[in-house]
Formats: sequence, C-alpha cells, structure tokens
Amino acid sequence: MMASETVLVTLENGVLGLTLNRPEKLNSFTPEMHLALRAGLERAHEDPEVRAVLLTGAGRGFCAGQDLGDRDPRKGGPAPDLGATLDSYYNPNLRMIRALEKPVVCAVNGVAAGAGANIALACDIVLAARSARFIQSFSKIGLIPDAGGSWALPRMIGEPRAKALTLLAEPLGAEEAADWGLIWKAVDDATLQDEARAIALKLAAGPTVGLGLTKQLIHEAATRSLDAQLDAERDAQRQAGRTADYAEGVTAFLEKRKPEFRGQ
Ligand code: LHQ
Repeated sequence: MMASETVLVTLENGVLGLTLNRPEKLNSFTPEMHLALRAGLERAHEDPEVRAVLLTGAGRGFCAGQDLGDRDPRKGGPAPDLGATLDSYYNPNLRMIRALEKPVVCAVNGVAAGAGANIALACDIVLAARSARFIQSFSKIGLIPDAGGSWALPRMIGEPRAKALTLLAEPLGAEEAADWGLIWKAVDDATLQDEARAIALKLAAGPTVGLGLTKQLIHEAATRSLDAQLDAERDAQRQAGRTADYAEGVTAFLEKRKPEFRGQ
C-alpha cells in the first residue's frame, strides 16, 4: 500500500482504521489524501484480515471537503474542470465505500463540511460527537452538493430538508442529524472514539459474508420492486446459508454459547 501521512492506517482485530490526517486544514482533501484513502479502501477490499473499516479524522475536524487553497482563482488561468476532479478522486472513493462488502463505521469527530459531510454520510454506521456539525457548504461557493450528497440526502431525510440544508448551507448539529435519521447516533465527544471502535470491533467479529450481503440488499432496495427484492433476498440467503459462519451461529445457539465467526 502507498504510504502517506495524510491518512493514518491501523489494523486491530479485523478493524482497518483510516484516519484523515491534515488536521491543520481540518482534513480537507488534496489529491494525495484522496489517493491515500483509496489505497486504504483497496486494502479493505482485498485483505481478508480486514472485516470492518473505521473512518475518522485527526484533530478538531472530521473533514472540510475539498482543499480550497489548492486552486486559488486569484492565480488566474482557465476555469478548473471540477467534473474531472470528481471523476478522478471523489467518485472512486465514494463507490468503494458503498460497494465494500464489509461494514464501514464513521466517527465524525468534528465539523464535516462539503464533500467531507457526504463522505461521512456514505458510510454504513455513522456516529458523531455531540459538538460535530454537518454543513452542505457547497452553495456558499457556487457549487452543487457532490460526493453523493444530492442522491443520499433526499433519500435519507426527504426533499424539504434536503433542499433547505443544501440551498441554505446552514450547519446541522449532531443531535439533530441523528433525530432526522441522517446518522445513527450522536454521542459525547469524550466517548466517540471508544464507542465507534467498539461497534467496528463487534462488526469485525461478525459473520462478514452475511453482513456484506445485508448492506448490499439495503442499498439495492431503493431501486427495486418488492417482488424483485424478495428474489434477491432468496439468492442472498441461499449464499449466507452456505457459509461456515451460519453453521457456527446455529451451533453456538444450540450449545448456548457465544459464536466464533471467522468471516467465512
Ligand atoms: C481549509 C478548508 C478547506 C482549505 C478549513 N480548504 N483550508 C469542491 C471543488 C472541487 C471538486 C469537487 O468537489 C468539491 C467539493 C467540496 O467539498 S466544496 C466545499 C469545500 N469546503 C468548504 O467550502 C468548507 C470551507 N471551510 C469552512 O467553511 C470552515 O473552515 C468550517 C465551517 C469547515 C470550519 O470553520 P472553523 O471551525 O471556524 O475553522 P476555520 O475556518 O478557522 O478553519 C481552520 C483552518 O482550516 C483554517 O486555516 P488557517 O490557516 O487559517 O488556520 C482554514 O482556512 C482551513 N480550512 N476548511 N476546505
């Protein structure tokens, strides 16, 4: 894997920790940080030892979106092609988080703005520190909500709230984000990392194939009829029922003991 200080990588009991690490710029994205995150997500996909991912940020922010210092318009030159930036950097990472057949936990440790907010919202289980804020800041600088925001927000919270958040770019606190169903939980700042880590460790000790199929089914439900989804559940259950973890889960239940899943 490409070594880069801009994303810190750890592996503990099946949990791949990915920590965005440009704290002095609130972990805003540079090309180097995008590529480091991509390398981490590729490892999560390829390494069988990885059974869950924990994404968070170093310092007082989670991520302030694109590094706006990177392309200062005052320097002149032709207008940038932001579509190319999305194609090359943001969209591959968004697709990898969603498609990863292992759960991704996100600990939003502080402000999450622009694409930084939407990368957090793309994760499977999102916890936020009570002091954290989510800001769809794009409209403040003439842009549209990218990194999947225009897709995820109306699905998660409905059009009225999605439009107000994106058009007004007002900060949404962690508690309200949880009340709205945008994230799983708001927790005390002091316990965020421990709580997120405990969830990630629990998932990493879980029946990985079944968890991955569950995530995929929930994603696909948004665009399927009930009929088609029932068929998809049949196919996925057939696959899950053939795993060693299913046999272990049932055996452990019958033997009144805790299952020892191996992710197979
Ligand atoms: C930053 C940033 C930042 C650089 C804080 N860049 N330095 C865009 C274009 C291209 C392709 C496709 O996609 C996108 C998607 C996007 O993400 S667009 C949205 C970009 N992000 C923003 O507009 C957010 C800009 N940041 C803010 O509004 C504030 O910093 C927030 C509300 C996040 C936090 O406010 P504060 O807590 O008051 O912190 P601060 O503003 O003092 O920031 C601390 C430092 O971090 C400061 O540096 P300095 O050297 O003065 O201490 C900021 O300049 C720097 N920083 N965000 N995005």
